[in-house]
Amino acid sequence: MAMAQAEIGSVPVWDRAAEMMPPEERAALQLGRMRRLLERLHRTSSFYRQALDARGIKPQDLKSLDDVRHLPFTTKKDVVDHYPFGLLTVPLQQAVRLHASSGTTGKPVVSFYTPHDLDVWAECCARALVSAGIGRGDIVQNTHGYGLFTGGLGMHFGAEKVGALTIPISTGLTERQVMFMQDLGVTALVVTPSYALVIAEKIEEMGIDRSQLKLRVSIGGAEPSTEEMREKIEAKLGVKHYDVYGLLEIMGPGVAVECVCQEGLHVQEDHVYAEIINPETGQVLPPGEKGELVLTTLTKEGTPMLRYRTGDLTYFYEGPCPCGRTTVRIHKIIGRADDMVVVKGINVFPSQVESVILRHKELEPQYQLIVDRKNHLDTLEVEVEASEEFWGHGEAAREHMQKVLEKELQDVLVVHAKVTVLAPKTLPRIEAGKARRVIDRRQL
Ligand code: DLL
Repeated sequence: MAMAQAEIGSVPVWDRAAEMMPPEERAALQLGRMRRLLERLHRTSSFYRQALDARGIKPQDLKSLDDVRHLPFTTKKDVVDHYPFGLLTVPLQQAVRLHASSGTTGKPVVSFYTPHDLDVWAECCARALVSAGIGRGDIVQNTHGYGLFTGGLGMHFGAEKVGALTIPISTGLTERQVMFMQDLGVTALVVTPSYALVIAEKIEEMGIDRSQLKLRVSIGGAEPSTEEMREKIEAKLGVKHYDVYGLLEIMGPGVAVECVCQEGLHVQEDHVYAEIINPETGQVLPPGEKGELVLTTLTKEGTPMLRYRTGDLTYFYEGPCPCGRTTVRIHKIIGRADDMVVVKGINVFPSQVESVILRHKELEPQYQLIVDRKNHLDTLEVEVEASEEFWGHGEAAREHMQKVLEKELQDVLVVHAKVTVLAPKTLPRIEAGKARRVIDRRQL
């Protein structure tokens, strides 16, 4: 692992050898690591041994990466069912950290890290930050939550590793966030897209002239966001905003990240093997075809994952990235299969609604979808906030906008949505954690 930041032309890269490795060399590395993983899982994990034996697969059967498609999947349910120690593949004394996230029901999902796992994770977060142009000399304010959530500590150790002054401020207390940004000359924010907008609003509310801030870049993820949302963040905060993706089961943030080209997220392929599958059939899909992202940890010791079904929908980009990295790129996460609401039998993703809303400068990037059932029929309402200026234009203008949006949404969603344009700052702001865009009253 290279520990120094290299500059490739004007593109910052943390580990040139890993990130720009010739594809054939990387494929050989992945195959070797995949084989070793299978051997280790077969030897140390009764869960994986049973899953492999049930398919009659022996670790030595893996002849090429093409054979990975025959290996069994691992699901969130498997992880929850084996809570807390069932998927640990090292003696407990070798684990030095645990993170957790809420499972869909009852027990949480836990992940264990050995010192080696923490090194790899910090390395991946360092690559992510440098990829966004953050490094020594930067002052990084990390607003991701510290604690069991991986966002805070994950990005923290990456930021320290690249030599940035790192402020572990965590989420919430937005006024204090802005004060720190102003007083310390913060240059980079680590922030979820939704919280970036809350901070931008607070800066405006406090009457701070943005040009007085040194902020130039923000990076963060943990929740889906569209290209239009990025444009809003960049305009409102006066930054370049970069998307970073990850999940607890694999490591946390740092699994994939955008580079300065902002055309897809580069997967850290020396540590993670990525596939896209048809979620219904489990068949592996080629580049360009949308499906569920499936990830295998190639180097994780504590709780490795074999073909973990992330539930996240995306597709692979074709062809090389202009930045020169040779790693495979995924499109920004389009949504989660479980984020999707089915309205009158039609699949609706919040990201589709977000794209339509953010085409209009009269509207704020604050919205929610409310699904209900009236007289046995599903209904969909979209509430969205007007900008201060547009709100001043009066009721007739709002009604016209509602009609325009209803028409545009109908075209995109193929299902009717009633739109209400609300006064600015009426929808709840999430200061900690992930944005919640869908309220499904049908389950109440
Ligand atoms: O959210 C890790 C993370 C922290 C990533 C900070 C980026 C920044 P979990 O809490 O386990 O881990 O949630 C993982 O969040 O399966 C996706 O559905 C969603 N997610 C994470 N990053 C993105 C992103 C962290 N950039 C789940 N875009 C994942 C869209 C994301 N969704």
